[in-house]
Amino acid sequence: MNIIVTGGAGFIGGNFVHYMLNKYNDYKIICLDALTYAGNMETLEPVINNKNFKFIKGDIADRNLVYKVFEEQKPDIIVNFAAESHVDRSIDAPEIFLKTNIIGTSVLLDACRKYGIKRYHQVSTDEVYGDLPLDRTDLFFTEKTPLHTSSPYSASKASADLLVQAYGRTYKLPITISRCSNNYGPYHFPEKLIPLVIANVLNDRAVPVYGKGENVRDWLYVEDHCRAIDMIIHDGKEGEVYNIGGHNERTNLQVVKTIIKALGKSEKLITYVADRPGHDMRYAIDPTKIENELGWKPQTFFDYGIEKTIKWYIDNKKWWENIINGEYQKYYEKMYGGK
Ligand code: NAD
Ligand code: TDX
Repeated sequence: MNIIVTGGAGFIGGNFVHYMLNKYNDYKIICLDALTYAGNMETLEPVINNKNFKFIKGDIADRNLVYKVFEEQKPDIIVNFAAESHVDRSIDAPEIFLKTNIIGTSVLLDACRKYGIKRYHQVSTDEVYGDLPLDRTDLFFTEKTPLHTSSPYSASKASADLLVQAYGRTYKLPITISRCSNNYGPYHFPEKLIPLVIANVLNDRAVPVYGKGENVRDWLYVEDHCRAIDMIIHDGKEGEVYNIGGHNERTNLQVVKTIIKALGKSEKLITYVADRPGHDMRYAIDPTKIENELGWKPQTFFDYGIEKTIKWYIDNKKWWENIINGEYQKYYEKMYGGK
């Protein structure tokens, strides 16, 4: 089986590459990644010499390159993780989100039509459903919840989902889509809440909390997400959407305080900063469909997952220090300097 994993040098894609190579010794995993600021070859270092792994640097929106990769690699399955993924960056500069997340997806879909594949899987997000009110803890996103986006990022991901479904219906392309809640774990880029807080606390730097810190996210350990995608590409029904989440809801403030406590530091590090414009209040997934149809269940609950994650960041300082000491410093100054 030949599987093209786009965005495999990023956080979830990288974990997925490791997971698949570990689990299947007769699958070839081809990573296609443009190595944007979020892509990191150090994430792929543990597998780079694996005989079943191949890395190709390239942009999913580059039609000639994508067609060439399909012609040469003859993939059976495509799993598309490649995306611009940070909401704050999408608010600052939306255009690249449209190019990568929408045009890039359309190029991959065209390549699938042209060369034929067994499955195209789109890695989407719960953010396509918008948000839920904080005072209605009885409400959850199901696969039938209408798309209702808030940020340029989520709008671009929802657009991509619609294109994927259109290609499924019109061209009978064998597609599946998964919509996952917030992931955390190893190799998470330090612009995102959990790794940013761990890095700042370890360096005794202020921890920026947007607004009052009462927004709720439904945290999923990244390996649970990888296992769900593995199940969907093998046993998921063509044309279907699967929500992935593990009922691990926490307010941002709870998450921040958990990390500070685990690292034995003071809550005085918490600094309330200006809120994110259009900030989604609560995400919460109903995973009943994937549990019933595919037997998936999360295996790592938040209290244990966050401990493992903190330990990973302590043990792998070089990985994230290389990031925060580079270009990222300019990003941090731009986004947080005036707050
Ligand atoms: P990430 O930003 O860590 O990684 C994205 C990867 O895609 C990087 O390696 C980057 O170099 C690559 N990339 C970007 N533009 C590209 C292009 N034009 N061509 C080829 N490669 C390109 O993202 P992530 O957090 O790992 O998210 C992966 C996917 O999962 C995204 O589609 C995201 O929308 C989705 N998702 C993420 C989360 C989360 O909590 N992180 C939750 C649900 C869904
Ligand atoms: O410095 C910060 N302070 C803060 O309070 C940052 C970076 C974030 N936050 C808040 C905003 C959110 O309520 O923490 C929460 C989590 O923020 P992010 O880590 O930026 O994630 P989120 O916006 O929830 O989106 C993530 O989950 C869904 C991923 O980045 C998306 O790619 C995915 O689709």
